[in-house]
Amino acid sequence: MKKIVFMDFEELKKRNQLIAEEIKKRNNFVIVNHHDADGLCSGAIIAKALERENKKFNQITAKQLYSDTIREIKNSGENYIFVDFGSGQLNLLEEMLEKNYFVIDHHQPVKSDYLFHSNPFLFGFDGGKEVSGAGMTYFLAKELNEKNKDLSALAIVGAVGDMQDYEGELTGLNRKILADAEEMKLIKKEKDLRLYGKISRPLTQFLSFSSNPIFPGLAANDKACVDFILNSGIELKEKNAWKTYSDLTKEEKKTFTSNLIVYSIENGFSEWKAQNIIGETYTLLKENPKSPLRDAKEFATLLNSCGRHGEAHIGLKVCMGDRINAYQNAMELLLEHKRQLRAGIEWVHEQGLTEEKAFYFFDAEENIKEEIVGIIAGMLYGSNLVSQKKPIIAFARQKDGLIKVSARATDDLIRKGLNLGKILRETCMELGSDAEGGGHKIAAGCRINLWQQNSFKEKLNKKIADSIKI
Ligand SMILES: [Mn+2]
Repeated sequence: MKKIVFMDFEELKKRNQLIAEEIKKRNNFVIVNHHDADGLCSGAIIAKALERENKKFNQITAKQLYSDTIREIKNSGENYIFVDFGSGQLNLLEEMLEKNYFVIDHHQPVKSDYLFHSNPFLFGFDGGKEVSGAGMTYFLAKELNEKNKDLSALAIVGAVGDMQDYEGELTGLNRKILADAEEMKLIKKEKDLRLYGKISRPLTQFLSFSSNPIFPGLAANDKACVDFILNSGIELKEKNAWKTYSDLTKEEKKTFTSNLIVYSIENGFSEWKAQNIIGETYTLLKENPKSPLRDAKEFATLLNSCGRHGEAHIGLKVCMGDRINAYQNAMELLLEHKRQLRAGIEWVHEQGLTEEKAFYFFDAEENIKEEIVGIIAGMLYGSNLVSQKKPIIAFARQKDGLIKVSARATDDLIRKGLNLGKILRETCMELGSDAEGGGHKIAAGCRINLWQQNSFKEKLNKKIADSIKI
């Protein structure tokens, strides 16, 4: 079994060598990356790698790679490198860009034998959970120059940004990258609480603001949180400053964590959901201990705050090493991002979801930005609003009037055979015209016209019900 995996990795390596050789021969590149955390990490990794090869390049960040996006970027350079998307659009790229493009991606690919295309699915690996766009870009960067091993930490941030650690730890090819990052003394892995804000949130807010999961009774209830903390024998302050989880002693962390698990089970969590708040965490050893960049998950959220709010260049600068101006700007965007996520979650709680035959559904219209509606849909699995038994489909309105569709599922559903990326792509093809989309089994997106929404939902209900046998 192990041998087969090794062979496949050798094939992936060969593909990357071929691409690396070709990149070395060419110049004047346009890097096109996706706007989420993984996309920005991918963009930064290839930018650093091209810099090291003394290549000239421009960088473009896009929300999605639709046909009109490709039309817009056409003629902006000589050679294109698409990272963290493109595998689903190879036919379009071929049509519009001929042979001067490279695709480094981990989304489900369409059928194609294009050689300047690196994707884990082509070599027997699961791009949904064992390697991210940043990871794939990292493997290519390593073929360009062994020095690029120092970019391994960014590849870990990308993987965590795409929630590839959702089963408790990174697996598969991500493990190879992790080994590089540990060897370079860039990252330390340890078993710990996996809640957001260990460094950046005072303990009370750490519990009351937690949205993944939401703790019933503690959420938005500072008094209950204070009681919980004091009952765990932990002081709220140290020398007048609010303590964060990262300030606690080893013993205090242990008590806090086990009390939280007990509390969760007593308040309705399944054993699985309660245990899932512990898992492997990834500390970036070169970052300031007080900075959110110190933790891979918080680093990824900071990047999402930039990319998803139209300030990708700031996130890219942070990835490239800026810890002064861009970092300050990113910290401000982070506050705004968190505020919008909280408001979005609250909005869904107030409005409620509808339960359809095969999925949960909400239409945020203009109340939630299309850029973050998918994140919010995913976070709802941490609440008691939905069960794990059906996927979540969310609509939001794009600026151009089209509907942005975001779909999220659980690992259980994937095991039952659900593949959201494939289902969305097929549904869009059936709808024709402007509908385009795809993605991962567990998270996917597309866009449709207003007038298509009923037939879209109908088709989706049928396809999902068929695949998970409802
Ligand atoms: Mn990705």
